[in-house]
Amino acid sequence: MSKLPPSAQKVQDVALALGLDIAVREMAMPTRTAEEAAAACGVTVGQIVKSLVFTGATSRKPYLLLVSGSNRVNEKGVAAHLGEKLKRPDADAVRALTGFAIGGIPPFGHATPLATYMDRDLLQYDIVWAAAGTPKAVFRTEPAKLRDATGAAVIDMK
Ligand code: 5CA
Repeated sequence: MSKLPPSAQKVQDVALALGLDIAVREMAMPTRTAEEAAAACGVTVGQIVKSLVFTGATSRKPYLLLVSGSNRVNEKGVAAHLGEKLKRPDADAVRALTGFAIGGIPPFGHATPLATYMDRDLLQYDIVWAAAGTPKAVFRTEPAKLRDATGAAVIDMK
């Protein structure tokens, strides 16, 4: 197997430390968006895990939402669950919080701990695919394993 770029290797290393048995792979095609990732991985868009960073409007606390690629986050509904409105940090802030650039944000292994929530819809799939640190790196796993490794609370996102 060829050597992974450092950002993808970091995701691989953290996964093993978390007890998540995955193999990060670099695709030949870009996987920057859920649609691109679905095409590259040969799965439906719903099986792609979007790792979206928000901040609490009141607490400024960062939140990570793991969202099915086919869902748009119902920000009002999620805000009601969290007890505060949500804001979208800009790309620089996302990079500072996670240590990764948008398009390759993984579901774990971030520069700062992020309170993590998972879209209930992801649990309907046998296998989901998530970003692994670069705009071409991905891994596949069972959604329940991803939930357990990230400690995510499962909520409705749409
Ligand atoms: N690698 C793919 C599939 S796993 C991926 O990372 N998809 S993603 O959906 O998690 O990341 C792209 C998301 O980043 C977009 O859905 C969008 O919500 C967000 N995004 C794109 N540009 C910006 C920006 N300038 N500031 C904040 N968020 C952005």
